[in-house]
Amino acid sequence: MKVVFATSNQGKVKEVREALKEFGIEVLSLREVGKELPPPEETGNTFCENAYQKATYYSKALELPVIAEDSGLEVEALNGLPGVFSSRFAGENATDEENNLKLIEELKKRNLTSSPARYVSFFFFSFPKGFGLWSEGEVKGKVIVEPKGEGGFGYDPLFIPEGYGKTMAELPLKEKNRISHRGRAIKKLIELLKKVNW
Ligand code: ITT
Repeated sequence: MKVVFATSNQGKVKEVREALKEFGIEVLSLREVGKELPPPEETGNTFCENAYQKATYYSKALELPVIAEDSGLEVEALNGLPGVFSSRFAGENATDEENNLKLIEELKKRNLTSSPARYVSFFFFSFPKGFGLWSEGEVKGKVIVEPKGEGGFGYDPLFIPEGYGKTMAELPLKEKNRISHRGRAIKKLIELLKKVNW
């Protein structure tokens, strides 16, 4: 079984490929499909809208089953920001490092060294005929102002999952996948896939 995972984020590819491998699903990246397409718009105000936009755009254009995911970090002290702006918190095309620095700056501005936060992930699986499936997952925790760890991507060096004394970037990939927002959402998606004849 092969599906295209429509993302430009190599961190996501690594995690989703690892998680779906166990279920006999082979994940192809956009690069492996070999068709150059302009990226879709990401104009939604919710993770759901953005995942839907990305998945349906690519499955129609490629005429293949496509998974897309939209995710982000919601920080309580920032009223839920960066949220859907997570990948561009410090500006369009910002690096993970720049986004992390911006988050640290925003917390320090408020005289905070930490804040409750959660990661959210929303998957949409779109079939060329128009049929689709979705799932979501979250992981609660807190963000801190001292980055730790080299693993993962994005805000992982600043995020400590609930019940852990380490940041997400200090956990091995298998462990991150077991507890993460994305890992949880993928598990739900797999349960749905088992029930439909695609
Ligand atoms: P695609 O839209 O091409 O999939 P993207 O990185 O732009 O790639 P999103 O729009 O969904 O993806 O933004 C997700 C951002 O949220 C990501 O760039 C990180 O900043 C953050 N994020 C999401 N999941 C994360 C995780 O597991 N660890 C760290 N940061 C994460």
